[in-house]
Amino acid sequence: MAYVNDLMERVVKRNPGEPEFHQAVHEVLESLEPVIQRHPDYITSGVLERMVEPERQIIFRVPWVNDAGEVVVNRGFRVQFNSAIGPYKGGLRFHPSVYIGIIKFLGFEQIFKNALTGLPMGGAKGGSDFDPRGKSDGEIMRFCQSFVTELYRYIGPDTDVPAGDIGVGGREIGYLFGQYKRIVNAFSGVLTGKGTTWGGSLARPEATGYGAMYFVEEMLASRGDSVQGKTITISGYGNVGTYLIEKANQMGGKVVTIGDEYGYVRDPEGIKGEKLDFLMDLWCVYRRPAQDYAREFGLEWVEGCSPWEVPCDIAIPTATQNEVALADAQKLVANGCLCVAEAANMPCMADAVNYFLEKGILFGPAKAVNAGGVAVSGLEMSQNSMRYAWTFEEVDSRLKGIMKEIHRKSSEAAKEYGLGNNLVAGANIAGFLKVADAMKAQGVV
Ligand code: 2IT
Repeated sequence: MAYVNDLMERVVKRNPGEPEFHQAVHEVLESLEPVIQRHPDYITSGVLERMVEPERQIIFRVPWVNDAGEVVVNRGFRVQFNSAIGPYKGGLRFHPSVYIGIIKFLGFEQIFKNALTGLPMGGAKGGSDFDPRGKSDGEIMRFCQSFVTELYRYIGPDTDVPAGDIGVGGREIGYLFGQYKRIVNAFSGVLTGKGTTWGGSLARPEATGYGAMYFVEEMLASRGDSVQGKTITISGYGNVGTYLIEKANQMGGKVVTIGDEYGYVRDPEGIKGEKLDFLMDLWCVYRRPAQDYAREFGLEWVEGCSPWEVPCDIAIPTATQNEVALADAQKLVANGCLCVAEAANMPCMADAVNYFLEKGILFGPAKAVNAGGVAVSGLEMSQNSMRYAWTFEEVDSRLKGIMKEIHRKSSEAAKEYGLGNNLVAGANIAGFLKVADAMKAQGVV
């Protein structure tokens, strides 16, 4: 479609050297072709042009002092992409690969993901090229304090509510929150993922992993199947992966791999019981490599390969962007994999996604599959506004309801536009329509 091609060309030209951002925008624009064909007013109102340009981008210096007494300078980012349906909302990523293109791709995806949850949250993302690996507690604290000393002026409980992502968990949220509270002299719901004694929601740590499994169960149910008895491969073992394993086990599934950037461990008996207890702390507490799991339980460590070569019924990438290439997708399909669900953000490369769709694999896109995390963040904001806290069961049952709804909305949108069971297009369309209609209603802003 000429309009879409032309807009995509302008996005590439205007945002040079940001391939991840181009990839994320391209996927959404492609999905929207049938929508704009049917409703040309999305072109004339300039909604698409506005949507691909962040409302605000903040880049700042983060100076701090390491344990050796040396001054270190990192770069901080916050991209406030879209506030049409609520305050900016999205995580912070601390990882050496972070640059503006990564934060823009994540912020762009967050717009649609947040809309899909049905909760009033706009889209944003932030972070730093700071590497938390090998840093002491004191170094992490001083970095977080410096980061928020600059960021605080741009965020707030009704403006922008950050949370965690890769490299940012409960400990980091604590240091960020403490410094923010000290600066503004107010106890507020400015961050989510807080500890439960200081405004956090029960079930927020579990939310992304549990939510992904609730979504997978919905996908399988659409074909009269279930997680019971299925063999599952995953790639990470952080916050998302560990709780995903816990829920998969409860559903009668068996998770047989975890991995990191260096390789993977295969555990044919399944990661369960005391092995899962060990794994829970491995990254989230000790920041130790995946190979330690293999060593601890006498399992094989496969260096330099990814778990996608292991036969499975369900593959769930839980690590990071572009971790599943076309060759991985071909191996998965050849080995009889029937369902792929993206629990990380944009883990499958575009040609891998197209391959899964061509082959009729049940494919769950990240914006839908991993929306449980931000959904419970939204519930944390609600509880903070009420100055009240729900029980674990209350939050978990709302999460389950939200994931079911996201599946229903995505598959209905796909059907409405004649796209069969294409949940990639369905999720993009359902998220887009909510945000686009709010933008149109609010005029050219
Ligand atoms: O990618 C994500 O949705 C997150 N990292 C969670 C964002 C949030 O605000 O809870």
